[in-house]
Amino acid sequence: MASSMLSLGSTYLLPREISKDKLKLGTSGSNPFLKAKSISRVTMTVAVKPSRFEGITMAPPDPILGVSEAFKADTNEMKLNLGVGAYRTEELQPYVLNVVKKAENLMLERGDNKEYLPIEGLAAFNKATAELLFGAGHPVIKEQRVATIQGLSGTGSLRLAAALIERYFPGAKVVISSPTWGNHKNIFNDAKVPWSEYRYYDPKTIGLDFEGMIADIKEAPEGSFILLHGCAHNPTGIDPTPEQWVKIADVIQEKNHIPFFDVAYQGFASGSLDEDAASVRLFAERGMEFFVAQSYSKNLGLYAERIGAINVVCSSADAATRVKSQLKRIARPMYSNPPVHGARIVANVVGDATMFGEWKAEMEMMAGRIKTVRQELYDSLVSKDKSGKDWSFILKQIGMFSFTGLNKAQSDNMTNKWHVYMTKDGRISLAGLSLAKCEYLADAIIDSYHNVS
Ligand code: PLA
Repeated sequence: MASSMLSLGSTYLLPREISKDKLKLGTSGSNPFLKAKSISRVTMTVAVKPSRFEGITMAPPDPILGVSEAFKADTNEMKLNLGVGAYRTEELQPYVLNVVKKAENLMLERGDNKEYLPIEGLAAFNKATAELLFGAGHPVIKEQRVATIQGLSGTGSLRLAAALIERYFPGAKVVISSPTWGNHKNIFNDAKVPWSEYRYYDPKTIGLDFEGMIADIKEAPEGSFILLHGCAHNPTGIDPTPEQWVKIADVIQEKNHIPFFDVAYQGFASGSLDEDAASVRLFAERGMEFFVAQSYSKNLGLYAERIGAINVVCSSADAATRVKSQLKRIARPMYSNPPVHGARIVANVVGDATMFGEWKAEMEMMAGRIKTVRQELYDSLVSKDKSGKDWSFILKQIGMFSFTGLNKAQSDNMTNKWHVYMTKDGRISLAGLSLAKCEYLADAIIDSYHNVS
């Protein structure tokens, strides 16, 4: 009984971890129950021993995912979670796409097995994902110039690319937009890839600082990696125009830089998969070599399935084969091979004309709902705020976020006074907003903007 393993709550100690002296404490006679009691006291003595992890300090909560934790702990009934970019229905419930349920039912009926995938992932997924990005029949695909491997969603795919950069481009810098998605910096820091920033957001115009962006990309050391958001820039919701994209491609080419696209919202920004891939395709048409990380978290609502890919467009099929072999070599010791479920969903949906059509319709519906609440929020702000402030920037932004321009103190007020949970950079996820809550949110924004500095 108690002699093989001692338990105190969820703490288990093996007998050899308890010293003989301590075992003697309080032991009386041979009554096994008394022994057990004293042993549990011994366990407590052992539990207060200084930890080997004393030097590990408490990590701060994640600036985005930590917001959801704080939201859960709030008991106020008006609370609103506009932190993480996750799509909600008008009833503010999570949404599983009907086409995903359909694909899952098919997979269950077919009795697909759970064997390991190859290191590079599911072949049908890798084919489908590259075709969605570049368009089926694109020369980069026909000429087998893309090295595609399945990754652990957008984040894991970015991390694989970062590891490849660290290994094969030592000292090269990744230049990222200011601001950017918070996790980009963590990814490159952890991969030991140096990074710097290019200007992107102009707080005066609440728009793109295009001149600054071009100047900083020009300034970056030749051969830098330029991280670009393919569509629906996070957190600003401000994208370059098609004409500006051409100029960005020009300067990147001039400086021999390597573009690195993060495409986390294909189809989710405009409602069209092709339109949202226009920036990436522009670079592909120019015959450039570049990286593209993809995610199916938002456009197929597969957040927890961790499904995405890293694509490296190369100038020859031979280079692509070698790059792919090295991406596999990086993946193998990290996580061996990727999970199959999400990959099968994507491959089934894209591979079946009916389901593909259904997906596009649901994607349009989701993108449409976000556009509707964006308009409603703007209308509420304009009708309630008598100060004459121009709120039209909200309508100019695209994608699931609005960058409100609220500073940290104002964002804190949104949360502390109004129970509106958002990131401290002033970003709100419109995908977590309902029409019914727009007026309340407008009141919160107006109060925070005018009464907190
Ligand atoms: N790239 C960008 C630009 C993103 O916004 C996100 C997700 C990702 C990559 C990675 O997503 P994935 O790993 O799930 O594919 N950004 C979210 C969630 C939606 C997050 O922070 O993890 C956000 O709220 O910003």
